[in-house]
Amino acid sequence: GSFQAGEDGKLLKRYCECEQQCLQKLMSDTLKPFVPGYYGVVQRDDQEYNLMDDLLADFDSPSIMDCKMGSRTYLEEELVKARERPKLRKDMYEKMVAVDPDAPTPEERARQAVLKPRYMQWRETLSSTATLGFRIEGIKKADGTCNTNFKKTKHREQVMKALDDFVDGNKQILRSYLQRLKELRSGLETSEFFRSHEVVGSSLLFVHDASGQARVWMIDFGKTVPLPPHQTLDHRTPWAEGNREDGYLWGLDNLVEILGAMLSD
Ligand code: 4IP
Ligand code: MN
Repeated sequence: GSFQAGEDGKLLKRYCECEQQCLQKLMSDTLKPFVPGYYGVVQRDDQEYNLMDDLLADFDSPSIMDCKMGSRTYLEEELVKARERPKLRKDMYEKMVAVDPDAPTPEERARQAVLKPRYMQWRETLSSTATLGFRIEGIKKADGTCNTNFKKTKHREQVMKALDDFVDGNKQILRSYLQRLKELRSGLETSEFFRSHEVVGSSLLFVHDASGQARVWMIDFGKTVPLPPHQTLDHRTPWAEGNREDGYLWGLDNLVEILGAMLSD
């Protein structure tokens, strides 16, 4: 896999330059409390890794949820590449028909392949990414049950049900998550890093345990890229090719609204 256990509460994640640059910058940004502590690049048996905090280390049998944030899950540069040098992805075609045999167009069926942006857009509209600006990717509960079958979790009610199951109906945990998400939102709105980066494919990691401790961190910066000098994003404006908006805050607004609604009924 892409992870290895490190010593004393740290973990090693396969080296990615983009992620390394982000984590390094984040260590001196106002977002620092919302990302894993980063300790640089280390080598283990001919492989390089980024060394960071293991966010689960302080929990006792944690329940964990990964939410992929934003309304777009591929970079604009991937769209340009796919146009200039179209690369036929048989693996993505296979993943597509496994979920919905009717999804491919006749042309895609003839080729038994799809282009990456097409696959990514299909995933976005099948899930809540396109309509809510985030999607649940996976949930692992304290009891050991694991669910990564959220590809078609799209509607507000479906998302609410998944969230309610994640916290086992515990409103106190839900309240802690909501508070933490609001703090994160304030942090994002004042972050110099966030203003100046396109944040794509990044997740929020939700972790709680029976002690009632509940926290949220930003993780996965492999597709978080700096904008040209002086360009900034508001992360809420709808995406149009060229504007590089990622819908991250729009998605967070929706997530906050949904948790709030779950607490008020
Ligand atoms: C995956 O699709 C995820 O979107 C990956 O994103 C993405 O990796 C993969 O692209 C794509 O095949 P499924 O989740 O439907 O399997 P993440 O790494 O955030 O999970 P990238 O490289 O875009 O980050 P490829 O091109 O790596 O296959
Ligand atoms: Mn991820």
